[in-house]
Amino acid sequence: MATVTSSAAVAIPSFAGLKASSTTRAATVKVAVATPRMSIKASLKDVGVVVAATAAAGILAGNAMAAEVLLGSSDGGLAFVPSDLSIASGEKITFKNNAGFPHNVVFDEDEVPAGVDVTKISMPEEDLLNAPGEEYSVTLTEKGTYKFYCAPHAGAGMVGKVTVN
Ligand code: CU1
Repeated sequence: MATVTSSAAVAIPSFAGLKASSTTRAATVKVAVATPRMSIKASLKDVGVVVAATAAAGILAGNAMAAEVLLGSSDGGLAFVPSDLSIASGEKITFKNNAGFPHNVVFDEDEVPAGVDVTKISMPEEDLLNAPGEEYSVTLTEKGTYKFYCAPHAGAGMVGKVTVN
């Protein structure tokens, strides 16, 4: 019992310490601009710290119920990535502009569970995500299969399916 309490007490401040040192080093880099060799070393270290902090943030975010679907594949394909996914009821899906935009996300009124109002979960057909990284999020609670499409690119096959369990 005493050991568990003690290790938890150590772990939390050490994570806070990582964040604090990241901030401190970022400040150091700015000051060190006059000495290029030192500033390169400092910035390499800094990148390592930032990457570690970002990875930790990603793990924390992963614990929350959330799924991400990219709009447009990285090779420029007009597709949802993934185009077929399963989530838990109440899990948030975030659609994120990746490539080949503008895109949008419209649920097919004939392909959702009975009683679901597609206007409440879809983007308006005329609304488009134009910029890189722009997002649209929706939370689905009714169990069943939902099909959705991108209005500008449905004809090119930009369609997807989500199963809510
Ligand atoms: Cu699209």
